[in-house]
Amino acid sequence: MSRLVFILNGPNLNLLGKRQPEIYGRETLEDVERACSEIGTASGVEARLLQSNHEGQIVDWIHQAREEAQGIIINPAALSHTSIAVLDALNTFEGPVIEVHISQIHKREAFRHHSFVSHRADAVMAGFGVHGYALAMQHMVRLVKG
Ligand code: CA2
Repeated sequence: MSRLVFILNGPNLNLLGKRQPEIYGRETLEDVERACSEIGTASGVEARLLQSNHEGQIVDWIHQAREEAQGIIINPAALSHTSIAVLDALNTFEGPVIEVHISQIHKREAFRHHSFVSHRADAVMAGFGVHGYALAMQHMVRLVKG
């Protein structure tokens, strides 16, 4: 049976690979989507990457995932540190959730050390650069394939 994983990305991540390469690297979200799709395809798992700068859109996609997806990989970006709405939405999702941060948030400013999303996430990646998405996808494939 084919499986679907949503890879959700929060505010400003559309600039990935285009600004601040010293923190976030030179790869773009298109590169992330390609890498995750390649990992999933071999096992019949589709990766659908989405990005929005708007909290409500992220909440709506999580609701959509309840109907369509077996797993969620999410980099909530700054919403990690602020959004109880995103946490509440994730708490309604029954499948596995993996939180990804490109940077090692615990090495950065104190306000990045706490993530509301981590209260729900089954696994958390931080500091692996953009490769963290691919690592998360490898693990997610194992989870959704049962
Ligand atoms: O390390 C991460 O992945 C973050 O989720 C990225 C967020 C930040 O607020 C979190 O604390 C950690 C920021 C995303 C902004 O993305 C940009 C990418 C390239 C250039 C500028 C911003």
